[in-house]
Amino acid sequence: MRRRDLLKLGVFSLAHAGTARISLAAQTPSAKLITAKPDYTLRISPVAVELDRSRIISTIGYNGTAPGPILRMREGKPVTVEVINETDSPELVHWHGMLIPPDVDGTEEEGSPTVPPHGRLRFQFTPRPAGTRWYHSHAMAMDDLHKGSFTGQFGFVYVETANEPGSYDQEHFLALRDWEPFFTSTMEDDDDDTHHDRIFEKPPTINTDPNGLEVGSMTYSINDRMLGAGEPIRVRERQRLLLHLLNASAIENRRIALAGHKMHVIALDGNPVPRPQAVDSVFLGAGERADVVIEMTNPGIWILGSTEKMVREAGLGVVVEYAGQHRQPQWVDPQHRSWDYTIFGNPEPATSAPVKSIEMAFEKIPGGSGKFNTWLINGKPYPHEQEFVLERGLRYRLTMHNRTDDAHPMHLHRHLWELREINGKKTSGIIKDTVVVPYYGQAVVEFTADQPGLSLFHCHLQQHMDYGFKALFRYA
Ligand SMILES: [Cu+2]
Repeated sequence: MRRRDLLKLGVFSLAHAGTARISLAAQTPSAKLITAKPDYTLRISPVAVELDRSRIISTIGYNGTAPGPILRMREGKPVTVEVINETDSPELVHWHGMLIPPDVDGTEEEGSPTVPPHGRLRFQFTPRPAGTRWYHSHAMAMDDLHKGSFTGQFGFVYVETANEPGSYDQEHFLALRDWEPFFTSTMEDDDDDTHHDRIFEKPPTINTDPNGLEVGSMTYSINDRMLGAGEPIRVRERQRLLLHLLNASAIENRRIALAGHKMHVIALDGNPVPRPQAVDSVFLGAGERADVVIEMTNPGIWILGSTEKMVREAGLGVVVEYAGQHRQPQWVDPQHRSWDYTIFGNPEPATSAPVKSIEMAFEKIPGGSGKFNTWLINGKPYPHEQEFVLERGLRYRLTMHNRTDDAHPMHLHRHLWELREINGKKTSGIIKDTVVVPYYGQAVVEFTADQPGLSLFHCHLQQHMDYGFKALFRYA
């Protein structure tokens, strides 16, 4: 272990005494340092993922699988997680959507310690709030497509509360994934185009330089199986399915539907929505979650999968099979391909509390042939200096101006925000941690500065984040 890491740990254990603790064992486990059994152990090591019988992927996962185990935690009940890193690279485990201190949040930018190669670290935190959260590697990948969120290091964490949502007959955790990433200069995204009656954020000048490298994928899956390769979800007529959907892609936003059925959206990013609604398809930016309930009222054998034919046929789907049915799984394109967060919110904006404004403009510098694009926030790639300083206890209104031709899933660590506007359409009461800002579009969110310490803000597309698209919020 490096001396720098030791110093950092010392500092943090003082700063956050009583709220979160990290302890560290040397490369060989020491019985003296590890006194009690952790509640959870995550072992980071190489895994083979059998997407189907003829396609086995080598990657890095948790506890011998990818996705990792579903971790169930109790809201407000402190937990100890031991992370054992059996790889040759330093690693970070980020707890996405949790309100926890920066030293256990799992990002280097916030000062969380990295888990050294062939070392282990123990993290203590109090999981909150309740809902569908997830954990994943927050390591940088840069030009290495075998690192960070390109690997199989992701999994669900479900934080339970006393008030669990409604009644259901079956519960499934489904993570949408892509595999075998490669560099390409063209990018086809199933981006939402429904907010584009007009362009909201025209850049002052369009940079027409050739685009740099983006990342595409060869194969796709839901959890660890390609469409048709795993067991179907077996249902009976009149059952209610509760699905926890997660877009665990490193690089792409996704739309998903269950042929022949509507999805009743009850929560976004794990947080109950003010007005649950039934929709034909659900759009998920990278990092986003949706909890949906589906009434099984249309007997048959159906595909739950990507609305993009090419992606679905390359694996992103799972078969849903009613008892007693025998035929080929069917796909039907959903009738409506719209996605509008605001239908799940309160129509009348809440009476506004006094807020301070933060404006952010996103831009892209095309990298040109064979090079990488650079992403700017207010004219600069990461790191910024002291631009985004919060005063504890104040409410902030963050307006994101997306002056690029991509939809970006923007994520703020350690805080939840309330969505207030998408391309001029107002809403309130939708609580999220990630929001997709439409291309050449705008999103407005509000949040209360009540989580002292550094907080990372970034695009959840790994490559965008690595090449500049991130910033730190700090407290005054
Ligand atoms: Cu992005």
